[in-house]
Amino acid sequence: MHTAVERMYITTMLKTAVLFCLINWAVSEEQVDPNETKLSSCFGGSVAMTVGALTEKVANLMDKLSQVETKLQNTEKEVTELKSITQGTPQVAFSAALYETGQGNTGPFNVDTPLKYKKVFSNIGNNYNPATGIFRATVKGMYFFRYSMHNSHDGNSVTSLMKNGVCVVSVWDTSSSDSLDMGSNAAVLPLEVGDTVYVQLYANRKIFGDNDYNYNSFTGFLLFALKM
Ligand SMILES: [Ca+2]
Repeated sequence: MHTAVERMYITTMLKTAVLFCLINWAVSEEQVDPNETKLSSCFGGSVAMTVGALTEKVANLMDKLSQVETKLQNTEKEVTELKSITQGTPQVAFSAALYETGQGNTGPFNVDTPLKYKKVFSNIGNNYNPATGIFRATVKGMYFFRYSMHNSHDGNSVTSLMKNGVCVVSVWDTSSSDSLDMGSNAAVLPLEVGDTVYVQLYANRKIFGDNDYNYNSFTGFLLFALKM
């Protein structure tokens, strides 16, 4: 398909050629056979060759234009794909275990206390702070969190996954009839930038762990970002 600009270009060239024919005919009017001269001037010789050459040039230009258009479409597609890999999908993921060294009980404390999972396995985006145990979202989105708890052999254990200081899900176990049990819980949560998530050990409760088997762990990652 010719574009409007291309059609205008071809029309102008044809008009120029016709005008050239008319001038040529007017100049050679005194010749013996004017009709034969007109035909010869208009449809044969250099004028016809010029029109043919221009038509061929336009066709070549159109072909090149089509090639450029195809390349542009491919480039736009690649840019979209690259955006989806980098800017389109922020990367947030972490996983940590409670003990970096040694073993034993954590707790009891007089007040509800965030657990500090200090052995960091991964922390892409640095949204998790092992010094406080608190995950603070830097990307608005849907997140998955999961934690596990190991019961102490000499006390009850009660923990909760907390969002902005409010209980979401919990794990509870006693050591009265059987100890050293484990439990876990998980949640998918929508987070705004600045929202916090952590695991809380309740006052006067304790949990048991070590740095070899890492029974107590806290994991979270961004499922997908949400529009700001
Ligand atoms: Ca138990």
